[in-house]
Amino acid sequence: MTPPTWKLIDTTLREGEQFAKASFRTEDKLEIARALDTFGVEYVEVTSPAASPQSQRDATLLVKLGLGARVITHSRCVLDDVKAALDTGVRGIGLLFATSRILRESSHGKSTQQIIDAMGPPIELALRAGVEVRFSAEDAFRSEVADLLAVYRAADALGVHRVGIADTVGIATPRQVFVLVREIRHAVRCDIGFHGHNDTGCAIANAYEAISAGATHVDVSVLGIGERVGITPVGGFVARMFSLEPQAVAERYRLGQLRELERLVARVTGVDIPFNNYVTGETAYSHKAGMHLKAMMSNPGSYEIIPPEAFGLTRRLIIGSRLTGRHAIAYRAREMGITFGESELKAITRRIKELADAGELSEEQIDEVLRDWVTA
Ligand code: HCA
Ligand code: CU
Repeated sequence: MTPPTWKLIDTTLREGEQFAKASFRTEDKLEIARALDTFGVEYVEVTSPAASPQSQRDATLLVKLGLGARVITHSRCVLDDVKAALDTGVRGIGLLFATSRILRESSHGKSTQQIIDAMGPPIELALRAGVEVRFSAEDAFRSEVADLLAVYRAADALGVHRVGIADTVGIATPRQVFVLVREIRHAVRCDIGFHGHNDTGCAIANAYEAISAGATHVDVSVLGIGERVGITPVGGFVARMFSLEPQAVAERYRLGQLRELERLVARVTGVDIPFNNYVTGETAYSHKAGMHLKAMMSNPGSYEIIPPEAFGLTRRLIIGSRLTGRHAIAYRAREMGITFGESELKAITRRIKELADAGELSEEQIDEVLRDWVTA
């Protein structure tokens, strides 16, 4: 079995801390980090220790947990921040600089050449300390390709382990991501990470295209939390990849832990898990129309690309709606030990649809109709 070619950098404790509703206490961070580790992400990215005194203390505590996942942090590309990061004992540092004109002007005021000059010392300091170093271009998809290639080549020449491509504003289309990552793949020797925001709903597709074009690392967060509407959600991305390489994904991650992990982050941030969340949403495994029910009863693969059992979940067949069909009714009847002839079955189904026109029937109500039919 070939293992996946990509690795997950979970940034719930960094990008996720930038989510409007997140304000993690130390114990929340420790609990989330442990749950992420149990799930099996390869990296846990935490807020820069330079952000605040508590962030510094928390980063040190998170490192001391001794997780299987590598604890890394995120830092502005300046010496003092890199020093603060190294003091915590993290195993990696993600450095970044905005390269688009709009952010260069509104954020740090540097030209591309000034960025290249400024990134040398912090990168070298981190490399000398022996940690994994990533250099990322913020707002890559509103940057000139020539500027991006220049900074990535400079970072690669300095010896970084990875360059990062950030779709900071969620503007990239999947095809643009593929094309840019391909180009960067040819320009640098090091690994490539992708970080995509979800402002136009493309974050999962974009992360997938990045992998297809040769990216090796993908940033994700639990439930996708982050600035504004957030980034690639771990559950949705893992679902995307499971549909393509089920065995490898199932062997790499403890998929049965996903729901717990999401519940934990939902509880800590005080949000609900969306009803239509990838894989774990309340209706993700509900099947309703008669035609669907018929096929599902003969083969669950008919309308499911990911078996719920792979994530420790179960499906729900809704047979009490006006859209139900006789196959579904016959199936339930057989489960109850009752068999009906063809014409009788049609009549019962008609009866149930009539009743359901006034409101969906519960399983108990269906059972009652079936039992009454037999005894009538
Ligand atoms: C931000 C920074 C970042 C960094 C991404 C990265 C982004 O805007 O807060 O580490 O590559 O989206 O650009 O989250
Ligand atoms: Cu981001």
